[in-house]
Amino acid sequence: MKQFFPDVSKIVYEGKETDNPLAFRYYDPKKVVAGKTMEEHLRFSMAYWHTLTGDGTDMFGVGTAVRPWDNLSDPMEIAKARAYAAFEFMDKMQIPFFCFHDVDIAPEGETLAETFKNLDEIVDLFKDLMAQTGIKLLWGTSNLFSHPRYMHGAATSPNADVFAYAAARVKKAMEITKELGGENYVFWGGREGYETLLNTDMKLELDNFARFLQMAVDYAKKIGFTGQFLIEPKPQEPTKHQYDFDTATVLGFLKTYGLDKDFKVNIEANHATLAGHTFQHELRVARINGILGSVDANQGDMLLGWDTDQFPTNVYETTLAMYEILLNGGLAPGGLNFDAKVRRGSFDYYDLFYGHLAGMDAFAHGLLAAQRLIESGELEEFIAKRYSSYTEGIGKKIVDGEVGFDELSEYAIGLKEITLESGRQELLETILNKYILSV
Ligand code: XUL
Ligand code: CO
Repeated sequence: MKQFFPDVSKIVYEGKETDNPLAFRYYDPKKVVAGKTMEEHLRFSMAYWHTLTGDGTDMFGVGTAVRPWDNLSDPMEIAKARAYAAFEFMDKMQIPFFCFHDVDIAPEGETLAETFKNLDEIVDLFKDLMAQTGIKLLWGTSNLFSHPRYMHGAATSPNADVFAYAAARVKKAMEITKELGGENYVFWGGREGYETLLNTDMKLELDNFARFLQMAVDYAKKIGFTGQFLIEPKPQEPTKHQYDFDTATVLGFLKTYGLDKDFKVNIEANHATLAGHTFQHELRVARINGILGSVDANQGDMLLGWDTDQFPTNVYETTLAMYEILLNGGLAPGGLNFDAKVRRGSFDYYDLFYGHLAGMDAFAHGLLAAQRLIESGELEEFIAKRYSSYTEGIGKKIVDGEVGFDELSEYAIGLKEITLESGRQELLETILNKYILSV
């Protein structure tokens, strides 16, 4: 079979002393860490839209990427070349999962029927390539934001025909996700938000968004799709105010509309920071509420206020992320999807390998550091002690619901003095660094 990346061979683990830039230093797929292999913990996934379809276009200039299918002009031929290249790439990278939007994998036809036919042809090819390589589908989704018809939103559009059209696209995307054995289905509310309240019926838009999601749940039952539904929070971009602002907002929305049993969240690191949170904050909110489903692994730029979707290389962040993920008991059926793109100046295909390799090693490093940190119990012991006043006396009565304001007031009047203890943040940061540096 034609090779698209002929001069790159399979990337293997060589250990942290290696000088080979195309070898893993930390990611050792079969290495067992806390009872599971690294591959089982990390469940890496490639994002089709960045790695195969993205070309480096930005607001100021056209694409810069040089790709092995650039000489082709027929859209279906390009789609097929990308499919072969995708599986060769994932196989060489040892990435066991992928994710896609409908529009990433096949060209739009003149009619919806033709678009669906194109999709079916590529899905058949995917099935063969998946069987040959053992690579699986982490999640599928429908792009409800790029085409001009979605300029005012999809499920939250003021135009009911757009709502209906978006439903047809999601129906089809769910069907192909099921056909490919996809383990999850994602809703990122691309343009589900608003620019100005002067023209917006916010209540109707939110009600319609919930109606749309309920229809998806109903349709999954109808066709026997048992994958996990995920909502991906993002605060802004492309709309000024996105309805799925952050995890807490999504949780409130799901509970308001009785959808909380059917959806979890797909946390994206760069979306967390855009919302003014840390990645760890979003993971923690999701985890303690039982809705941590999957992760879009990337990082933003500290100095830029938009979604730069860079490959994650910050081991401080990946350690704290893996800390939450380990305490969550893992992510399965979710995974770590590299919703990340190489920089516009990183234009040849070696950069696709270097980018994924950097992200995989950073998360493998994070896994090892987080595992050591958890095993030591240093943070947990400190935290348990910090809150120990709730395990006895008046604190226990508060927790057990045995007292109200009357009893507490009586207790407080009798208090002689209140003694507080240091939060010891700097000590704890030193402990965290000790485990990160020990890997
Ligand atoms: C956009 C984003 C999307 C979703 C899938 O910021 O993250 O690529 O992950 O639609
Ligand atoms: Co994403």
